[in-house]
Amino acid sequence: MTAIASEAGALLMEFFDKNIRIEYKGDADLVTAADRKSEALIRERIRQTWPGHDVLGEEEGLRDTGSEYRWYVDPLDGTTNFAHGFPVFCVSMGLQHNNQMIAGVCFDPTRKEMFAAARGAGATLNDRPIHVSATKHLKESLVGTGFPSHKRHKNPNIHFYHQITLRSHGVRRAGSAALDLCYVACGRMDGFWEFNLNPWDTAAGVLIVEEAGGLVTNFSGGPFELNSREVLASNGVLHEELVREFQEIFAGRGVEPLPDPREYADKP
Ligand code: 2AM
Ligand code: CA
Repeated sequence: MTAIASEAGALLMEFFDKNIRIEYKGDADLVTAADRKSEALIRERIRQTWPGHDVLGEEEGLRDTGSEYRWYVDPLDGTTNFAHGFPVFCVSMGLQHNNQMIAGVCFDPTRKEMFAAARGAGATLNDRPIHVSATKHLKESLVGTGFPSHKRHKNPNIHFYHQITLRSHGVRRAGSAALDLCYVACGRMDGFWEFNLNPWDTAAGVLIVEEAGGLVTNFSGGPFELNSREVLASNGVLHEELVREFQEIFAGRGVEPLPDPREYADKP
């Protein structure tokens, strides 16, 4: 899996280092030739070595032959970043056996960072074991979130962004959910949440967080499902506090109103 991710990452960099052509799949949902070439390469490599395996990929959809094995492939997570020349993106691949994730890799070709995990065997960054942070409290934490690039997907995340920003050292929104999860796994961030992700965004990263000692749930603290509309990942220690904070925000309790820009503008 790491060999395939490396090869796909190298292909992405060939496009990234040139001036790539931007196409529009939807309003702000950029899809590039690189996405498609990367997915075709990954599918071809999987087929060569494991011809019977099924694959769900962001660009080409699901090949379902009823195999016990299913791959979840995001050939370029962080497409908007990629298309704008902002160097935060990765190749993400998760492998499932009988509905259980057994292996995952995310490769960031700009930093040459390969995150990997196998169930029960821990998680690594460039072959060195990684572990989630030991940060105890939200007020000492750095956390991450993301916003969908597709304008159709309305969600209330700006309120969560505002509220958690006031309660933590800060909230980053780097633009690649798979990489965000890996950053929780290696302790660069203490937590991460997002609304409405797809299975190919989370399949690998969730296993990498869990194998690095972290916890991944829905926003209520219940089991995370690949088809879930919610993902909340943390170092485990912070989890209860985050879930409590989310419950308060959903209930509208203790929510600091978003300051009105007109008030600011009116002040001399
Ligand atoms: P992508 O780059 O593969 O599209 C942004 O924090 C994350 O949300 C990225 O991982 C991005 O994946 C994903 N994303 C972008 N647009 C989305 C949409 N309309 N619905 C769900 N996820 C989306
Ligand atoms: Ca993605």
